[in-house]
Amino acid sequence: MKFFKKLKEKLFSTSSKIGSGLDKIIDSEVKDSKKMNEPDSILEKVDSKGSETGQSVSSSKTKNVKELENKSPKRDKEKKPGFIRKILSSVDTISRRRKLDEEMLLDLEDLLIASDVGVSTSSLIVERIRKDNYSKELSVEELKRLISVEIFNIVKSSSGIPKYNEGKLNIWLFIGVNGSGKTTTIGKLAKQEKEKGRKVIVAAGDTFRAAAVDQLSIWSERSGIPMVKGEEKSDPASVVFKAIEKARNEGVDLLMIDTAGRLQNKTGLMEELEKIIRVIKKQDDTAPHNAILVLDATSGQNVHSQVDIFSKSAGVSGIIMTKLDGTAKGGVLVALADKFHLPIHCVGLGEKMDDLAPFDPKLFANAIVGLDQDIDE
Ligand SMILES: Nc1nc2c(ncn2[C@@H]2O[C@H](COP(=O)(O)OP(=O)(O)OP(=O)(O)O)[C@@H](O)[C@H]2O)c(=O)[nH]1
Ligand SMILES: [Mg+2]
Repeated sequence: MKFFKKLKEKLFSTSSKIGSGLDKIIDSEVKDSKKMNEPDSILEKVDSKGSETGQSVSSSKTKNVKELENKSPKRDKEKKPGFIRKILSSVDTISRRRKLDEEMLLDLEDLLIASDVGVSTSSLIVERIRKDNYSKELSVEELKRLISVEIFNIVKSSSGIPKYNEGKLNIWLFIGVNGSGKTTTIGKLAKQEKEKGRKVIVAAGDTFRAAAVDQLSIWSERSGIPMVKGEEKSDPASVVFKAIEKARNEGVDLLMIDTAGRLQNKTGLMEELEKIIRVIKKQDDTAPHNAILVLDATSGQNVHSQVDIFSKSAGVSGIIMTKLDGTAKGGVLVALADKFHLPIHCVGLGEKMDDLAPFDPKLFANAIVGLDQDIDE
């Protein structure tokens, strides 16, 4: 499956973080029990080469033994020197399993939080895993599957393309903070919509920067999509007004409106967005038919307040999450789906024209933990 392979590659930063985290969780018990019996000579041999953490292994060993003596189900980040872990995992590649107990559940929760799944969603996932699996001996692959199933259960009702009404002008407004990927996303999506046979135009509602208009015009030229723009520093609401008139006169199916990035805590800019919406509504009180919030996955937990505040000002109808490539924070999408129940229309996986894919919950849930798709097929 070609697309799944691409998604998996693009989500590699997040999935490898989860994967190596699970490796460490499973190995910590194997290693701890082995270390107690390990002849000093092996550890000394390793020590002479140094460890990946830059920590001497003898000092790690002393530290680990101390930790074992004081073992308590506490979050404990530093008990696994990487080099030793590699040696031991190569010894135990087939039988590596760990009993699911309180300590391991805490480790799992920590790992999910570190991948930006968020505190309450991470604890929900862990509780669901506990329910049917407590005391079972689990391998890394089994854990990946359990996590993938729970992530799927959370995100499965979040897919959905933007609403589209045949035979009338559809107005889609793109909003979000500075640099979240609005203009790039419009560029990619406009082409996909055109390829469905729809007559599309775009409006450069970011009048603050000349470069913003140029950026959108490059994308629209590439796909042969007309663009409406205004004078630099002119009122963005007037550009929007002009674009709706043009769209009506020319029998356009879909008008996509770009807006300037605005920080959710800048009141003036948020009021201006409300003005743009008033102008749209004066022309069609059912519009905007979609107010799509573009979120940058690398912003981590900050996206929650963006959803809250843009929802108040513009009534967000759906989300597009960009930059899932190259971030280890892909888990933020799971937390969003759990908290807001808004449709996630697409995911951005890069800067090129075809790097925008519809959000597929099952593929996502498998890719984010690094499972192979055919396991579930
Ligand atoms: N890696 C990656 N980069 C992306 C993605 N989407 C957008 N970008 C990059 O993010 C940067 C900002 O994208 P823009 O489309 O200009 O963002 P914007 O929301 O229009 O920004 P403002 O107009 O300044 O608010 C650009 O360098 C894009 O190429 C994505 O999915 N992945
Ligand atoms: Mg822009």
